[in-house]
Amino acid sequence: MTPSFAPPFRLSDPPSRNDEDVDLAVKTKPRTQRPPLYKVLLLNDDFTPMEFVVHILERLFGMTHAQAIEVMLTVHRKGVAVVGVFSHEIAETKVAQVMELARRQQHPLQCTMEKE
Ligand code: TYC
Repeated sequence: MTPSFAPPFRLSDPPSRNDEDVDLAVKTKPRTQRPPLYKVLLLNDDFTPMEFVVHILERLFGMTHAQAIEVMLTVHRKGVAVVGVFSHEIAETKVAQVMELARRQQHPLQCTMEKE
């Protein structure tokens, strides 16, 4: 016989299931938001010297000389190539840097960005 002063539960009892104390069975999956990425594209033209494009790819896009030649030739043959993928702000900066260096040398080189 349970003595009348004993609590109506023990710590070892399973969690109670009365209306105020029910774990919600609905779980919201934590979703990590990734910022959108942007492709930086280099366009071909007939006038910008190949060496200038190679220089741009090495200096602004961190390519080795061999990589830069390969990518430059891809642009030359196909008309366009992705030269990097970045956050919006970095992509904008890269495009502006390419356009500024080309403008200073009076080359018609074009560089654009588009959402991936
Ligand atoms: N087509 C240019 C030439 O023959 C070379 C070139 C390559 C220009 C890539 C732009 O994005 C470019 N001199």
